[in-house]
Amino acid sequence: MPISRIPASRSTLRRGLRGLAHTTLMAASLLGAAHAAPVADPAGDFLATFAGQQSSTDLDILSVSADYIEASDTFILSSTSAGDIGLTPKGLFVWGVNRGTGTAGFAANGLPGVLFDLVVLLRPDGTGSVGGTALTAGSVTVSGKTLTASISGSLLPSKGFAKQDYTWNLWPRDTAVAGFAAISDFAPDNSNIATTLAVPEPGTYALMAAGLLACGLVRRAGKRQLG
Ligand SMILES: [Ca+2]
Ligand SMILES: [Ca+2]
Repeated sequence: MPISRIPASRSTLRRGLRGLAHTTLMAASLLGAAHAAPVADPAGDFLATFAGQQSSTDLDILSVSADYIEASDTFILSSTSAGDIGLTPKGLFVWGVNRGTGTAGFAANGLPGVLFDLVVLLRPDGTGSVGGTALTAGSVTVSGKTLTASISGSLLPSKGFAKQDYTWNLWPRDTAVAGFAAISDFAPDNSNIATTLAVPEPGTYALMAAGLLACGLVRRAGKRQLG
């Protein structure tokens, strides 16, 4: 019997619809929003104190951006490096965030402009954590020289600032090295970048409507099976 003529079971249909609903909503939140231009950081600006390999070009950041999608309470953190992510086996990408009570944790190192009250840890293997809580699978995407994380705002509760007013800095570490000497770069050098409030474009609403419709069908299919 050709595979196209095998009737799909209800659970298969429900799984398919659930996948479609999830994918559509993710696509709407990631693609359908207007993003700010990333903030550039110089190439080849390893700190003089960095004791890791000079060939670890994945730890040399070239640009950073932080977007906030209000509708789904999600932050999208993205960075581009000079080399492919993963080149440094023990590389760790640390995003410091100032949610309202940020302090200059690197003032003693001559960096009074880098303010943070919490850090987000991202690894080249696609794992990550915030304040000891592991990010769910699929939250971190590695694509060549680009590292992107989608983080629920619930993991980053306010300390006084509105979420779209949080500010950020990214500093990679080579964890094979101890202490401040592990840090290769700060992006930006001695300040934080602002969050961009991602505004959905008109086409996004149609995509989101399709996603919500699929969610409704999943629920209906579930109810029918129970009844
Ligand atoms: Ca750099
Ligand atoms: Ca820099």
